[in-house]
Order: sequence, then structure tokens, then C-alpha cells
Amino acid sequence: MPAFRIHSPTVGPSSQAGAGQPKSACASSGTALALSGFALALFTTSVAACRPESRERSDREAESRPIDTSKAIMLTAIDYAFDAPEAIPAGWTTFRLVNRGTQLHTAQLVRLEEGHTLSEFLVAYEHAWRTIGPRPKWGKRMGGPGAVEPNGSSNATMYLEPGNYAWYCPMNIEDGVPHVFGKGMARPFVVQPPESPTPKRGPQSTLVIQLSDYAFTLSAPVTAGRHVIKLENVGVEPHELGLIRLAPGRTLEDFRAWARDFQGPPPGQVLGGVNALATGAEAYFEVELTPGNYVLLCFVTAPDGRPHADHGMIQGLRVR
Ligand SMILES: [Cu+2]
Repeated sequence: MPAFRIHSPTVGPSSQAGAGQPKSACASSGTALALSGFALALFTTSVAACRPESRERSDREAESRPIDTSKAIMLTAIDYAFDAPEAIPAGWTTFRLVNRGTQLHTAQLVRLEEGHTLSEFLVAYEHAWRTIGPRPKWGKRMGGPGAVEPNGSSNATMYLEPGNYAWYCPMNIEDGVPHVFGKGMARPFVVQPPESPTPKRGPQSTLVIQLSDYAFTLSAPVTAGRHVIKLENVGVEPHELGLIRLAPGRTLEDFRAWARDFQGPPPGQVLGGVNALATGAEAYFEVELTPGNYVLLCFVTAPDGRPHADHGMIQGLRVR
């Protein structure tokens, strides 16, 4: 019964069921119910509410099941707009961004807190961008599928609480003006409370990359194959992970040279990754890695107005 290991690794199937559990009307009427009450007590502070056993079981199954990244919500980018649902249910959600435009596009996710609207956010964000000033704290960056070339796709999985959100595209390599400002490439949406229990666990990851000020730390050497990569922002500033597969014979230095003025095609394939994540946030993305040389980079703007890549947040990665 792996369900009992999820929220507390110390609680295995052989543990004394019911030992130390809070007393409740539900938990005292038999072994099965005692287990239900015990599992419930692991992630709720109150067991006063007594629900039918079948409902408790379906909740528990949903909570212990890892999320399925094959069930994605589609986002389509064109030059210069998003097509995306207006409302989605809360919980772990995988988004797949498909680029149907002629330029590089990305889908940055922002949560609009304290009742703020997308128009308020765009005004405050554009002011911050023009003045290299602080961005509004109520606009919390929460990831989203990273940049992709025309006809490409990227994906990202995040946990969304109910609230107001928006997508926007900060890409600016044509003329230096982010698509979100110059071309209005932004779209709001609402996350509604879920109608049924949702998994509490994220996907099972094959690799963890910690984002800090200003470095990437990988949990293990990377081997070829399909990966579900978990990103954790353990820094103070927001960070992202952009992933590029270098063309054969091209180097990290070639990429740096290209990223100085973005002239001509990139020296490799832009594979997505996950957009800026606020401090403490986490997200996942799925990618098929073939043997070769890759670049990891973060283009979030530092307080001094320079991209994090200029502070060292760009590194090569060899996949064997
Ligand atoms: Cu960064």
C-alpha cells in the first residue's frame, strides 16, 4: 500500500495503524476506517469532518497518484497572441505550448494576486521594464512552457491554486521590445476550485535541477533518454531554465556569441524548458535528450538590469 508512504516516508504499511492518531468518530470504528483516519490526519489539521468511506478512499487515491503529464492543456502561440482556455480547474496541470508563429515564442505564467487585473499588471510591468525598477510583488511568476521555435512545442507542469492568472510572451529578439508590450501578446485566465479530488503529488522526476543566484545544480549526471526534470528555485531572485541542444560541432561560446545580438539562426535547437519561477516555486518539464551538447541558461533580468546569464547562469551540459 504505497499510498501510506506518500506524505511521510516514515509511515510504512507495517507501522502500527492508528498509533497516536487523533481521535475522531470516523477513525474509531474499525481497522479500515482507522487507516483512513490516519492517512487523512497526515495532511489535514482537523479530522472533525467525517465523510463517507468511499469518498475518503477516492480522495486518498487521487492524492497518492502521481500526475499524468500526457494529459496536457494546449496553448497555441501565433504572431502575436495566445489561444488558451479561459478557465481551468486547480491542481497539478501540464501545459503544452505549440508555436504556430514565425518567431520564437514562449508562455510565461503569472499569478495575479490581491485582485489585480492583467491590464494593471501590464502597466506596472512595462514601467518596471523601462526603468529597470522592481516588478509588482503581486505578479508572481510561476513558470510556463519555455521558448520554442516555429512549429516546435514545449511543456511545463505546475501546481495551480484557484485565482487569477495570465500568460505573456517576453521574447524580444526581433527588435528588443518584448512581445507582451510591443504587440500585446498576453492573455488572462482563471483557475477554479477543482470539482473532484486532484493529485497532490507532482510527476515522478528523473532529474532535479536547483536554480539559485546564479547557478544550476544538477542532482545527477544526465544520460540520454526521456526525462521528467524537476526545477526548484532555491534562490532569492526568480529564475528560469532555457534548454538548447547545440548543433554538431557548435559550442557554448558560439551560443554566447549568438545571444549577444540574436542575429541569424541560433547555433542549435531551442527545446523549451520552464519560464521564470518565483522563489520557492517548483515545476516540471518533460524532454527527450539525445546524446550531445546542450546549453542551460536563465535570461531573467537581475536587479542591475543585466540578464542572469551575464552573472554566470549559463552552462554547458554533455548528455551521454
Ligand atoms: Cu536566473
